[in-house]
Amino acid sequence: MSTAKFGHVALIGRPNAGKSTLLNALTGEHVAIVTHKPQTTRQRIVGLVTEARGQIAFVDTPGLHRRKPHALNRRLNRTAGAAMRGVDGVVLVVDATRWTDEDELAGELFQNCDGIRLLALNKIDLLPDRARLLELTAELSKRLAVDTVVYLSALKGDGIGQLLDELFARLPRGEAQYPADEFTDRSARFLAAELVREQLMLQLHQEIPYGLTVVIERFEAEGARLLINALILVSEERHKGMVIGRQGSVLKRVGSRARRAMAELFGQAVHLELHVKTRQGWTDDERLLDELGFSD
Ligand SMILES: Nc1nc2c(ncn2[C@@H]2O[C@H](COP(=O)(O)OP(=O)(O)OP(=O)(O)O)[C@@H](O)[C@H]2O)c(=O)[nH]1
Ligand SMILES: [Mg+2]
Repeated sequence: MSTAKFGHVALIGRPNAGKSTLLNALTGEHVAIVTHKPQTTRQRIVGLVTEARGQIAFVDTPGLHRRKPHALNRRLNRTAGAAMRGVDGVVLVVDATRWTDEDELAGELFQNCDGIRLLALNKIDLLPDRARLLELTAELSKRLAVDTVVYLSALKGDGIGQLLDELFARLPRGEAQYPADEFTDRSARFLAAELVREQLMLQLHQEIPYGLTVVIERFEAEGARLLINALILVSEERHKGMVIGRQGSVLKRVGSRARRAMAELFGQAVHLELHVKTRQGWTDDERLLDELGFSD
């Protein structure tokens, strides 16, 4: 009988804790988008780690948050909650520099999860004070029923090996459920849309990025290159000009950076075209959210 392990492991935590950075460090690919802004991740995404000792399907989730003015916000929390059900383990990702109200919310959900409970104290590169870290560890391991703790800098890749060791040691035996050469369960179209959204979130200010979504209208191979057309939907007419920028400068920058990221991820040359349209109020319209692919 094979001794290989398999399991689904959810990454949960408040917005900005570093879950998606961790998913990318684990898979070695730019599979999830990362920005300094909270609520970057909107949908569940699986990142795969396949080794001789087994396979782990890590499930990245939207950050758990307390503000809920729109249907989209509520759906983010629901998506994160749903991703936690039926998994073999949960990693609570905590920004070790700051414990907030939203960490408290994530901690409550974590405590109620079945399976392996791993506490990951992240961003330790920003916290040289070991005493503070040990204090936090002692307090949280007592309060949340934690099986094990790891210290990470997801940004620098520190502690990744240890996190994998702790999980592989505790996961049940099982056959890999995904092909060994794949790194995600998401389609190339989804990844392409996300890479455009990542650049929009990085280039735009304040509230505009939260009212944006990206739909891929064309995704075709032409010889050795990919032809991709992406439609950017904004929720208010006045945001359209800001997305385009003076003489198209913002859109040009977004396009060239997203195109580069796509070429690297897909290992292929990419021709990318971007268009912008207004779809009033899409963030608060349950039917439109379904249509745009926001499922739990
Ligand atoms: N210094 C430092 N920064 C980090 C580390 N991990 C993540 N970050 C930064 O923290 C910010 C948020 O990272 P994300 O990975 O997008 O966080 P997230 O938890 O996925 O956030 P949401 O998708 O909004 O829930 C980014 O600016 C990252 O570069 C780390 O270990 N050290
Ligand atoms: Mg994220």
